[in-house]
Amino acid sequence: MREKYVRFCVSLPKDLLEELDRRTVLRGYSSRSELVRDLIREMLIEDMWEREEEDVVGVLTIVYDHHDIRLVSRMLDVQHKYHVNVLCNTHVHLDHRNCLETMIIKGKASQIEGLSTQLAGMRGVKFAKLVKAGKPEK
Ligand code: NI
Repeated sequence: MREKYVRFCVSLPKDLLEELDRRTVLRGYSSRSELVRDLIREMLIEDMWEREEEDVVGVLTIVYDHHDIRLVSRMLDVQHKYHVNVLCNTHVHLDHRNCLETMIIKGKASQIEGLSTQLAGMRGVKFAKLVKAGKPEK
């Protein structure tokens, strides 16, 4: 069933509205309303991560040097420790030395952040970024 939409009025400084419109075009949104809806959903997901009441989903991207066998072994140990949370793992050989991995992780925000922090902090991990996601409530 199609959701009911409600129009409301927002007052913004002219410069801020121009920035909103610029981003609406740059990010390929069909309208400023669609951009504002996504911004609100992003805020709701951020709040879900703060509340810790329900499961959320995160995508962790890491780049590391696979020549460091101890690092690879330590990373696997940590992932196995959190096996309930790691839903899937994609590995790409970026070049002779570097590997890129993405992990889709589900669970309580603190578990996801704990796993991400452990992996990101390992010596030899050159890049790590966690994208916070979740099922939007609205
Ligand atoms: Ni590789």
